[in-house]
Amino acid sequence: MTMADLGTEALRTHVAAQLQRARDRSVALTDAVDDDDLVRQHSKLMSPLVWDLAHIGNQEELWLVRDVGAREPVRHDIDDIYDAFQHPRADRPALPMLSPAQARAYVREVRDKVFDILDTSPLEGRRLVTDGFAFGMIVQHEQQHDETMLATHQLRAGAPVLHAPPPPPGRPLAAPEVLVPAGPFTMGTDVDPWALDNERPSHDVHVDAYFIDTAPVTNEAYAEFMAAGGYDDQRWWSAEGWAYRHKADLTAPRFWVRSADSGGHRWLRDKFGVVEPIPPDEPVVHVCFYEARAYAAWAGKRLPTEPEWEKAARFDPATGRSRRFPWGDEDPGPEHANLGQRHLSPAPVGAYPAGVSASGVHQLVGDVWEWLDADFQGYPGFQAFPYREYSEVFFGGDYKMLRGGSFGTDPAACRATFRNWDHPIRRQIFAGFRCARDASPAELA
Ligand code: AVJ
Ligand code: FE
Repeated sequence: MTMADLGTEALRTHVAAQLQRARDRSVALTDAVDDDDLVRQHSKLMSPLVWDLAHIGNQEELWLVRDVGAREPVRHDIDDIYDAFQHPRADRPALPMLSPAQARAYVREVRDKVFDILDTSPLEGRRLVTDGFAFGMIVQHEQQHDETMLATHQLRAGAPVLHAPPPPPGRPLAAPEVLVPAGPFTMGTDVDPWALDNERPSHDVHVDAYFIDTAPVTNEAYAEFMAAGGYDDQRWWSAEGWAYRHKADLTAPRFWVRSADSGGHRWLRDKFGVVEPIPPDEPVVHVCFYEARAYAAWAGKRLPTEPEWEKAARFDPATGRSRRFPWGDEDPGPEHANLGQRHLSPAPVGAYPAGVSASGVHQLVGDVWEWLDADFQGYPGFQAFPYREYSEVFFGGDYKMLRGGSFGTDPAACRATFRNWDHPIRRQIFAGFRCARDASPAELA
């Protein structure tokens, strides 16, 4: 059963539950700290948490109250403050932002109106509301900012305030990599009702035979690259990567810290304020694109292309169809993938056997966003919808693609067609990678 099969009343109930889940998460992330922490900038890379909160409400007001609901503005005077394009993150603390109490009252007032609008709005006819798209877009927007707020928490100094049970244990995998035979598959979607503009339209792509790792690169494997002098060997780095490695003095993933005992020879990690041993079999996280690329070169491999990643995740050779998720068309459950901030770290390799793709690839969805060797462009026939500033204005910019979602990505904002992007230098995001390689003629014979 997919959303498109729901009757109108069931769809309204589904939308209301998704809106509520997103709001519960936003409230938890902002209630976890005091007002001083909410207005402070924890890193130049991030907004104050209270900016994200009111921006979530403002985006909801613009699309659902004013456009879908055709209601009067709740606050006509604050649009500029919460327009991400007017103010870079670094400048946001200087804005006349709503206070924490005002921001909380604002998002509540907007949401009350939205529940009213949801009761009465038609969910067909106009494309913006068909299958509840505008509501789904706003749910995804809130969840995306919740993941951003989670990254702000990771950057925040001080005692830990977030808590979650550890991820499930890992298990041995049958093989380190799998061969995906040459052939076409269908990339992108026309039918997933809440898919965003950059996931559309669906189109057939031929992909040559390739090998792809069955799991993301682990902390243990990454530490071998470090121990082998990978950070000091220009051979593995692109020209831009090598320049950035020196400019930023990269020597290890972000949030790895040298232990005070053992003469600083051992690495620990700082995870949301808890300094702890680095689990060897968890996917490495908080590396930038350049580090991922350097590791892959050192390993004699490369990062996957975007069609390679999506084919490994979606293509079912038995039917020739592309699925919504690696395991099939069902929405993600806790048995499939480490999503939704149920845990505060990636899970060890092999922890989700039920989430394996038809090609035999594990943990494509959840755990860590995966850097790809791909720039951000629209698919053939791309049409911006409903606004150019979600995707189109970023096409052709200094961005690399990220796929699959992380432990901090909510299922509502994650699909095997979902496309994320960021600057190649970014490390505060929950990003890791896996490797791929060409299949040689001998391996295909
Ligand atoms: C798609 C995750 C890159 O966070 O910058 C949030 C999502 N767009 N508000 C971002 C987004 C507008 C976007 N990413
Ligand atoms: Fe936003």
